[in-house]
Amino acid sequence: MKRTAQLKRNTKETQIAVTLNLDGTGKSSVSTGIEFMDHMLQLFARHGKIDLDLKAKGDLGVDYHHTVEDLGIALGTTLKNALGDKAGIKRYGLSLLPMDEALAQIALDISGRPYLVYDVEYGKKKIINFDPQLIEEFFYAFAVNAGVTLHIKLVAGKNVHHIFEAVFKGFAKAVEMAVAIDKREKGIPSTKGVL
Ligand SMILES: [Mn+2]
Repeated sequence: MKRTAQLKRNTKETQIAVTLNLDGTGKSSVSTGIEFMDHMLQLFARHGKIDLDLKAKGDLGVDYHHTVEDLGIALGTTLKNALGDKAGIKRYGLSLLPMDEALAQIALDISGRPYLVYDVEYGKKKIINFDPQLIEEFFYAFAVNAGVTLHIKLVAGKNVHHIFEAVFKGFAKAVEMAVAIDKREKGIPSTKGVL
C-alpha cells in the first residue's frame, strides 16, 4: 500500500499544495516564499527520506506567521493522511542530533494525542528578517494536525542556524523512525487497538 497524501489548502492568508510520500528517498521541491523555511523543509525531507513537493504562497507582507503556521498544518495533515490507520508502524521515534556545537533531542509518539513540548533557547536572534520564534508555531500546528506527541529540546547550541538545523534534522530522523514499518508488528501498535 502506498503511503502518500496530497493536500490543497487555500485560505485568504495562504495557498498551499503538498504531495508527500513517506516511503521516498528524500527528494524534495519546496518553495514557500521564506528561503529559511525552504532550507529547513528540504533538510526534513532529505533526512526523513520523505519525498516532498510543497508550494506555498502566503501574505508575507503582513507577517510570516500565517505561512509558517499553515505549513505546519499542511505537513501535519498530509503525514497523518499518509499513515492511514497506522497499522504496522514503529510508532515511537527518537533522535539526538548534533550539528557542530548544537545538539537537539527529539521524541515523537504517533499517538493520536496532540501535544507539543518545545524547549529551544536560541538567544532571540533573527535569521535575516525571519524570526525563529515562529518555528514553535510550525511545530505546534504540526503536532495538532498530525495527532502526535512531540518533544523538542535543545540540549546545546550557540549559532542560531546550527540550532534550527539540528532541530529540523532531528525531527526528520524521529519521523523516519516512527513511521518505519516494523515487520514484527502485526497490527496497530497500541494495547487499545486504535491510534
Ligand atoms: Mn544550513
